[in-house]
Amino acid sequence: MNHNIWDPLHECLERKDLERLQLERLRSTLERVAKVPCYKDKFAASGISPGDIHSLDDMAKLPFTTKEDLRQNYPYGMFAVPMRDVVRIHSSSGTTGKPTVVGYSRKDLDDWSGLVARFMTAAGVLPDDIVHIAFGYGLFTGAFGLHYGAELIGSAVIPMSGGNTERQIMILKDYEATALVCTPSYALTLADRIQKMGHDPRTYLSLKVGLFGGEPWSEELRREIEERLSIVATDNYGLSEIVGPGVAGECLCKKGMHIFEDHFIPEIIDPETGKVLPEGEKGELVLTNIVQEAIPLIRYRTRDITRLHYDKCDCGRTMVRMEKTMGRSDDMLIIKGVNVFPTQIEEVLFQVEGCEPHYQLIVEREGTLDTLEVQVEVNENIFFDEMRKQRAFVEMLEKRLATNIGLHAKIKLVEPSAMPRHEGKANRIIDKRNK
Ligand code: DLL
Repeated sequence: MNHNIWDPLHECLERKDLERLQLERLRSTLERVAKVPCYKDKFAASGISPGDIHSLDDMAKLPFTTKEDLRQNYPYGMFAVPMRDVVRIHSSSGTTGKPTVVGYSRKDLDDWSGLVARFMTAAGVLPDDIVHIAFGYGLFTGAFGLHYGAELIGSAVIPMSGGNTERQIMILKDYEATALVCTPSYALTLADRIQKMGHDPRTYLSLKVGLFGGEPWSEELRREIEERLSIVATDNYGLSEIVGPGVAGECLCKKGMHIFEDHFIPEIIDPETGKVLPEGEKGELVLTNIVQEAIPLIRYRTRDITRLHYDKCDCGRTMVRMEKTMGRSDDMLIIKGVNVFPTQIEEVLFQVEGCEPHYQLIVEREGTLDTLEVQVEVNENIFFDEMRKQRAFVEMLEKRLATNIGLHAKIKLVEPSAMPRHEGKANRIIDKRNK
């Protein structure tokens, strides 16, 4: 196992030293953001001032920040530094409404590269690696974030950007890339296309590792990608509002993503009540940025559902680990009273021989109830099997969904290769409610 650590001084801090550092950084960040009109108003409304925060437990007294705050202060209203100190602008990949805009000072960019170098090192990337970046370069934080992190490590970066899958495969092959950076769904798209081109994806490329993030994915999908591309696949997490990629990433122990707590303070709250939940419970991740200069956010509600683990990791890092997120609370479906995330359905489907890792969820409304049709691609043997056997297969899947997650959904089998393939983040929910 590779136990390389990029920044041992910070990544391996004793908890009491880490908490001292966090409190110090939090207090100085609060002093800085208190001048931002939105925070000035929020602090006044909750009758709190930065000087009232004497311990990390006092954080619960601070107001939350939400995407709505960023929207209301669009584009630059939440910035805590003058524009002359801003050297880069990115924004969220949000598809509804105005995007959320984030800025970086020179120091923020350096810090960001350092954070990405940490999780890339944790995932086994070394200076002699050739890193192929298939995230789209642009306002999205994915490509630039990974790009500068990999360069900082000293790897050779191929800034491929997204799209044009056959050309991607040619470059991957000819330039002998050893590390692949993209969304997990795009890794599958690549594997499929290589196969379609008549090659064996396990041996066609020189890839050793894949660093995947930007969207939720199940352990089953990880196994599928690892097998099909013959690589070690790790998960990394971030959101544009809080730096972008580099908030958290898995080490090779693959037991959750280490959150870089010297930069971010994580909390888990009940999404309904906003109350902080006890250690180990599942809830919404809330992050406070304690280092950023340009746009430090206080108690930002990520809407991502996860759980934190504080027990020791074999890699030597002391930073808390977050479980793979189940998805965003706004992606949670409530089907006939059962709360369900797409990744839970994915997990059940992919355990079944014959189901391909491509699926879509069609949500409709009948009267007051939401109904779900799960469309899943199956292999040729199943799709072209006699009707009776196909029906039995559908029933078996429906039963598994019901027993494993209590979900009553209709299954529809889709013929091989018919499901849309994704180039960036996968969009698996087709919502036909209220349309
Ligand atoms: O997706 C930043 C990023 C880029 C992270 C590349 C990792 C790699 P946004 O476009 O603002 O930023 O989307 C952020 O994507 O709140 C999660 O819901 C989801 N997300 C990101 N990474 C993961 C992950 C980037 N590893 C939103 N697992 C977040 C699950 C993820 N969901």
